[in-house]
Amino acid sequence: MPMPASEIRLPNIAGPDLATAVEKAVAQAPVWDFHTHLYTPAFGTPMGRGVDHDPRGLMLWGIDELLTYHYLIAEVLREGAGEGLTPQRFYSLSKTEQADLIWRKLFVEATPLSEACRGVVTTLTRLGLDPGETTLDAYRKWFAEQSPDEQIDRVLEIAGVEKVTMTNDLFDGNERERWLADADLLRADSRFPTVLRFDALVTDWEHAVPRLQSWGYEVDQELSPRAIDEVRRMLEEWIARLRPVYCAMSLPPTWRFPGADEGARCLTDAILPACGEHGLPLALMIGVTRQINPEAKLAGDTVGAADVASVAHLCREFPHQRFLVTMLSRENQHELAVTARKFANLTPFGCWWFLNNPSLIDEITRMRLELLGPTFIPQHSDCRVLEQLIYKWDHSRRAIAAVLGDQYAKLADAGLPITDRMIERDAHRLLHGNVASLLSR
Ligand code: HDL
Ligand code: ZN
Repeated sequence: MPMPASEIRLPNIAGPDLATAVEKAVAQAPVWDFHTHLYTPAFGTPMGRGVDHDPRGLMLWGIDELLTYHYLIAEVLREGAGEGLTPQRFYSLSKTEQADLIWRKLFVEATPLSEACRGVVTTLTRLGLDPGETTLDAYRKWFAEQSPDEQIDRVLEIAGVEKVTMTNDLFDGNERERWLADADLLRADSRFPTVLRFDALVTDWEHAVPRLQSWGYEVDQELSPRAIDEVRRMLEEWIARLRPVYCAMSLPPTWRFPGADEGARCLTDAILPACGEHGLPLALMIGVTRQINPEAKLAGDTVGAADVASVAHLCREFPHQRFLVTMLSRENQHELAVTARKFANLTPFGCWWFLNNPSLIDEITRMRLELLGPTFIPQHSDCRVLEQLIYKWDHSRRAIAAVLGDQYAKLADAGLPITDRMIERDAHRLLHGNVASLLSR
């Protein structure tokens, strides 16, 4: 009786057959992208034509948005510094002029060696375009012939992404207006689950107060019991409006728990009870120092080593709350993975922002796999522009496959036959299953 194909045992060696099988399985596994800043056309798009053109639209796509990604702005400010390029001068240019300058300085006059530059090359190639153009004319022509809905379908297909989890920021006035106008429309595309984001409640209570008051919530700087009730009321209203799959906030390296300030009390007395009542996981993105260089605007944030003991304390004090945590500093990664061994309600996720480079994805994923087995979320894309899904997942899949393949090879060397079914199961779990099960409990 021949063995079913799925049970065919690969040779018990770390040979090319095994690596090839892993690369194939990881390349083909569908992705649930846990954290992005992407939107559907319902949120408006600056690339729209005629009545669909919305200059304040939130859905970013196309070559000019790809090139004016804040990662590339940081890089062109370095490349152009010798010719007197300053942030002020750069931001005085139109979006089209900014993109032309970035293309010329980083892709034509220099070799696009950085990860963010190589990403644009990967994206253009996977879209069937020649990445070697000297001007943006041909790209602009091609993108102008696409529609946002067709482009979403095309990009999700090429990238192998099934779910694109959004970031819906309570304190973003543009987005807030759109939710108040037509929440049903903004929730309509099930491929784009919602996330309720509210950094300022914990990181900047002082400035959150007047905003909340202007929205009709009776809060105060002292965060009185009445104010706590009002924050709860607001969270209830926005959870009902967005129907989020989780709640999220980013935190600075200085964040500590427990804490005595209003932000700490807002977390323990309003946010966590609301998450608990609705069974919502809470995602914490820790270690960002905002605006170290304010002139650079969105490109002006940086990284700082944060306090993992605070994460441990939170997990211990709220054992029934699921916490998904990513930390921005390379130095925090080992301690975070060890802390996740101590608290099953803690799941590390992604190689965030300045860590989203193949060399660091390799290092961090290898460490997590050795310490946690398949019980973590190896990557999220953090995309801001639709087509970035193509390169961020192409590059991450390759890095993750290399790590996974090595681990299987060691297992095979240890005497365990590796099967296709194992590989496919694990690839699906790491790229989709762990997210789905954590968000559906
Ligand atoms: O706070 C966040 O969600 C960060 O990801 C920021 O949006 C940051 O600007 C970013 O896009 N990083 O990739
Ligand atoms: Zn982000």
